[in-house]
Amino acid sequence: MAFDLPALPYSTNALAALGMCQETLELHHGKHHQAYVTALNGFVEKNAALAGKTLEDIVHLSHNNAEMAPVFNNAGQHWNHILFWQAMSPTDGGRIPGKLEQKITADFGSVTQFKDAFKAAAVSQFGSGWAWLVLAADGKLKVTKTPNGSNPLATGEGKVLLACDVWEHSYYLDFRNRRPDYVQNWLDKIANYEFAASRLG
Ligand code: MN3
Repeated sequence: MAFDLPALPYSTNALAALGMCQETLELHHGKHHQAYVTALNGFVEKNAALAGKTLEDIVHLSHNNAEMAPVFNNAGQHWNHILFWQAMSPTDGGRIPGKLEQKITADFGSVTQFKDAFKAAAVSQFGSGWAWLVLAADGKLKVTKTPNGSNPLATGEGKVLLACDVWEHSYYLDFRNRRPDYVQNWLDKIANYEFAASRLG
């Protein structure tokens, strides 16, 4: 069973007015994400241990396995991008539903403190990687970061509510080298907090 590139849940120009241009989304979805899917399918074809496994299974079984590092990188990136596309909204970006706002305020002190923590994680991730809002096992919201293709599924850091790609291909056309501006804009105008709230359970 081959893995597929999921369709974007909006058009490639849907986020342009919000700070993520059509060319960024076309390349990011159609080239970068597609390349991870294609590479992953190539590994699955050649490795009987991966046959018939779910994406989540493959992330777990390839994590911290030196021989399977290329499998982990591509499986992780496929999983991460599936969440990333859903974690952005062309219509409600930046609007935090009451239920989630209460939880954020309880666990971080305020929405501003949450955004500052998220931005600090995203900016301090040296090189490529991801920033995450997760619901940790203790029931609290936490901000975390991972390098390259890793994610909280692999590290066991909690259930992902928001995924922000901080690889340069996410922001270089729109923000050049200014990752802090990309992340602030993403949190304020693009992040899909309805999606995050729906995953709170
Ligand atoms: Mn990416």
